[in-house]
Amino acid sequence: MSNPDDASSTPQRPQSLLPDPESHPHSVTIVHTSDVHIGTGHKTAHDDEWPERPIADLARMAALGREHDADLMVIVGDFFDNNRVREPLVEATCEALRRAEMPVVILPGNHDPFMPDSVYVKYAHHFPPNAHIISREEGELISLDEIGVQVWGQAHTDYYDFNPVEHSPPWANHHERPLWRVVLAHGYYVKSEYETRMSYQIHPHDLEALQAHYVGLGHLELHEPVGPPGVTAYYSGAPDRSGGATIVRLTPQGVSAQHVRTDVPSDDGQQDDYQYPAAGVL
Ligand SMILES: [Mn+2]
Repeated sequence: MSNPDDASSTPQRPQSLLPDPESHPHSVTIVHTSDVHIGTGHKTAHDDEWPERPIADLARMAALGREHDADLMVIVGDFFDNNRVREPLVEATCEALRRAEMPVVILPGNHDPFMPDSVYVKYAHHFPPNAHIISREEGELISLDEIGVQVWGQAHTDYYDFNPVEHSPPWANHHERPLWRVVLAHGYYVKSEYETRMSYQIHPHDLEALQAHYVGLGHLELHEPVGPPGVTAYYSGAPDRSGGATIVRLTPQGVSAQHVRTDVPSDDGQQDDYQYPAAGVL
């Protein structure tokens, strides 16, 4: 218990403005991935059926989401390895996005910044209607009213350093049906002196200020919870490095996130039957 007399000398943390999970009558499940690096070109021997490994990874993450009845997929930066990825590969990627059969929110990262010569602009006409691409460096709020969630993030829009959680999300408040608050950010979480040498720093106080129910991070390729107490923030883990994705559940009882691997065969052997173009064709 703090003594009220200490209030002048002890900084008081502002009262949380985050709506209580209990005020949300509906649950939302999200499949969270990042750093897919489509176009990087590396392949593995066991991926003969899907020669372009990162597209196969994307399809597996989407299938994982469907297995978990996900309402939404988020891809938090470095979806494409670079902005020189050729059109046939973008088309194949967009077909995999369409086949996700759920809304997909994509945040451009430092490898695929949103700019005039990016794949997101050059090949915008290939992206399916269920794909939502965040395009603004100062932040963009995407409201998915039909599933009861709002997603905010700041896109990388050039190759220079920036703070990916610099601004405050302009959260919408619908009292009759509150929307869950989800932030996407692609950068380096600062937990020690070491990270202060890195670009795209994300600081604990930045995460607190977001007032989000879940912060989905990308840039580091292993699954990891981060952030100060009171903040639910995770690196999803890249598909190839972590072997899976993070399944996030927003329920009136609270928010949870769990990494689930897809590199072990599932019991029912379910697999996407789409034949992706051979790498030599692309
Ligand atoms: Mn990155």
